[in-house]
Amino acid sequence: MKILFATNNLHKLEEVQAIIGNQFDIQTLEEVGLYEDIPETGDTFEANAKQKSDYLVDKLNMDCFADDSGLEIDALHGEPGVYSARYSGSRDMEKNIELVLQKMEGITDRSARFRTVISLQLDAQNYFFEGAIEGTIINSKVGTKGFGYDPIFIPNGYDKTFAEMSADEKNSISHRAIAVKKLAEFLSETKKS
Ligand code: ITT
Repeated sequence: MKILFATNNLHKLEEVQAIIGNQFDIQTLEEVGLYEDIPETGDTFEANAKQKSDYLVDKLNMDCFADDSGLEIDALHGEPGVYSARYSGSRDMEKNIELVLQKMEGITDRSARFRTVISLQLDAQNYFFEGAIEGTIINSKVGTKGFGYDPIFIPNGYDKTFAEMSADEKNSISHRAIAVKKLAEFLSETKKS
């Protein structure tokens, strides 16, 4: 089965492809010739994920799924949250991380989570799949792997950041892996019936 992943984020694409393996054939926006920003103006991950998948269905009339995700920090009342990609006003992750670390200076409650919501549009129906992983925000960046806020996030039960983990290790526990496995299970079941 072929299914389009509505993302311009190549790190997400790589992770989802690795998690899904050869169960499904993930089609990319490049493969369908769509080179444009997909609007996301909602104030929840769910609304944004749906907006992205709806946009693609309207545009291409193809079944697809979208991932909206981000980092929620308790002491910052859930920020950066849906603003994760542009927290400092731009997509520059150096600046976004710097702003988070600056806001977290002197704060002892370091608890946070990564959250992913996937919106699937299949046969004109909409389905959601969610994943979250709890952890803590450290004081400075550690590690060079992964992407986004990975260098400042240590998942609970581990002593290293996502950015110090191999792709396989991150993909075995991440918020995205939890959501994508639910999506894959649903697609397998739906395909059978
Ligand atoms: P698309 O909308 O095209 O999928 P995007 O990067 O704009 O790509 P989001 O709006 O969902 O995606 O923004 C999510 C941001 O949250 C992302 O740019 C990262 O900064 C951060 N993020 C999401 N998942 C992450 C992960 O697994 N590790 C680290 N940071 C992550």
